[in-house]
Amino acid sequence: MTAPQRRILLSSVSSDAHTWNLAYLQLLLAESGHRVDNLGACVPDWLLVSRAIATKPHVIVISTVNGHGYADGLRLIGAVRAEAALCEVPVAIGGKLGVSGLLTAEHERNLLDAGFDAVFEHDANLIDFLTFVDMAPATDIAAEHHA
Ligand code: B12
Repeated sequence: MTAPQRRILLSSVSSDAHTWNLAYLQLLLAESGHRVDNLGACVPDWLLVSRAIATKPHVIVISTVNGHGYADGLRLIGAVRAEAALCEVPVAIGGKLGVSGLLTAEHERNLLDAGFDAVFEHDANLIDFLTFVDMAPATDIAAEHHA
């Protein structure tokens, strides 16, 4: 049996102008049966937070490759978790997160402690990522649209 579809809010961070990472993830998630709302590059924290409150995604996926993802991510997840409505939503961050290659275990731990549920380096196993998405609690999207 296939896992039920999830609503995914996909976004980069405020400093990051790269877009092919987002296009790739959008296709990967859509081809896996999920519904993707791709906010694109250079997204201010407030815009992601307000979109998430308005659309109630099952999962938020942050993708960033310019090397500032660690710093931007720490700030962004603080803004997300400050909202009562977004305390429980699973949030993953992935890509090229630091300016010196792979993150240290300590940096990865800092991202998790700050509120991310998963951290995926750019060479992460995509099956692990899709499993993370499939594990998110889902409501029945079809039923929501017919209600
Ligand atoms: C094209 C490109 C650009 C283009 C982007 C155009 C566009 N519309 O996207 C332009 C010219 C604008 C650009 C600008 C810059 N870039 Co640039 N860019 C690249 C380049 C050559 C390719 C990126 C790309 O499109 N890859 C294709 C996509 C499909 O792959 P990807 O991005 O790696 O994403 C994959 C994985 O990372 C992973 N992934 C990504 N996110 C996530 C999230 C999750 C959850 C998961 C599971 C996986 C995942 O999955 C994807 C598929 O495998 C890379 C070098 C490279 N070869 O990677 C540098 C690179 C990303 N850029 C880099 C830099 C430094 C910059 C600039 C700062 C340069 C400058 N001094 O101005 C600016 C940043 C501007 C900004 N504000 O962000 C560095 C980042 C270094 C770092 N992280 O330490 C890189 C790695 C080049 C390098 N080796 O130094 N860049």
